[in-house]
Amino acid sequence: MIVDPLARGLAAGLRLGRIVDHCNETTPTVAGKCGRNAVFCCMAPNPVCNRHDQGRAGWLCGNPRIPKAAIGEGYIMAGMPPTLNQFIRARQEDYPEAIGEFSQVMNAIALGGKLISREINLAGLVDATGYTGRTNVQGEEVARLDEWSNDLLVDLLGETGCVCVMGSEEVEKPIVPPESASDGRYAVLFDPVDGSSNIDIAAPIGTIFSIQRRVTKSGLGHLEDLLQPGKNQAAAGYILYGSSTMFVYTTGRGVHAFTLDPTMGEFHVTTENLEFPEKSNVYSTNEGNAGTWLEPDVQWVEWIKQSDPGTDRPYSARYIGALVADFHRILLKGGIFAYPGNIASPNGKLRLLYECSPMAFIAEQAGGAATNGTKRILDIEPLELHERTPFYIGSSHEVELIGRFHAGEGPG
Ligand code: AHM
Ligand code: MG
Repeated sequence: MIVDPLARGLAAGLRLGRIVDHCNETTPTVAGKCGRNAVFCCMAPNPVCNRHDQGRAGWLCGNPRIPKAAIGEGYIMAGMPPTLNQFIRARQEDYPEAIGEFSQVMNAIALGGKLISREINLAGLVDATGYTGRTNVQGEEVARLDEWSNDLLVDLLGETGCVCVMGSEEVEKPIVPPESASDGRYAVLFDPVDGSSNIDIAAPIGTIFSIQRRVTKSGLGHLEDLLQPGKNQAAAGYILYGSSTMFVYTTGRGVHAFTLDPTMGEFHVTTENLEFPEKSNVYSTNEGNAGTWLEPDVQWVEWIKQSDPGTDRPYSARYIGALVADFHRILLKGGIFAYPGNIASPNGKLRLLYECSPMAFIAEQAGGAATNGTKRILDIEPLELHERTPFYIGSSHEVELIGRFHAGEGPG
């Protein structure tokens, strides 16, 4: 029995090929069928092409999801979109100064995501649920998976030799990698497992990362490499461990989403240039805290719950309690996620550098917005590694609306 998916695909008549060009109407129709069972419509060394309309089911056949970046970029598996690695390498050509370090950093994070995904899928079986009995720098209980995932990412990123310093939500101080990474060009911040309280109930969780270019000149990195405003980010992204595992990232040129094929152990591109719906009447917040919120947030939540079909009210509430999952839904369906400050903690709960900044970069790249109520998240100059901020993120119309409440203008 053939168990390897690649071998199985090849045995079933699928072939590996090299993409050399898009299908286009002017290319003569030659051999092969396009469609779900076809492999490539364009193949080297003798590029041939079927007509698009025969191949609607095949992603290579006139499907706008084909990343242009993939053209001419290596070999890909029959019937499968390009992998994350192929996609990133192809895009690297857009950056003349790139020397491959960025790809290595991204590959390390993606590998970490695959391993965390596997661990989560087996959680109850491999003793990954439950707590260590320790508390972290945030004063929160450390889940076993938090600790395991943190150590994994530190090791994987450290081994690249491309990361001069790291910051983790789980670790109080900057994490310095081995000496061999002393000339690494990047500083990486991450929340290894966001939404940890969902682990034990098999609900969605995520990993969030932010990649900054170092500001110190050489040697191992320092705190100042990590304490940079979100607008300086070279890249940001998250991995969502949900009903499927998704990798979503931006380098400032659109937001791209990949889905993990667990049988192959590869992320494949599923959507390029994700865009927020501009407006949507969905809100995502822990409204159980509303009794402690400040006045503008209380007024906002009361207003969106009133009935007025002209302004699409009342809004619908959706809250999973894991930022990555709540944000991902909003990115695809529109709406707003809010984690306001409160009387006792005016800066709320979420961390600027591990959670808010990377998500804000993605949101803006997808045509959305993110603020702390009054200020753009990406403009905030961090003063501390574990700094918190009130956080409003989502469709631009919805984020503007809450900004008006914070400015004392009401819904306008
Ligand atoms: P964590 O990183 O310690 O898991 O905490 C962050 C999580 C976010 O994912 C989520 O949005 C928020 O905390 C939920 O908080 P609450 O339980 O107060 O609603
Ligand atoms: Mg978190």
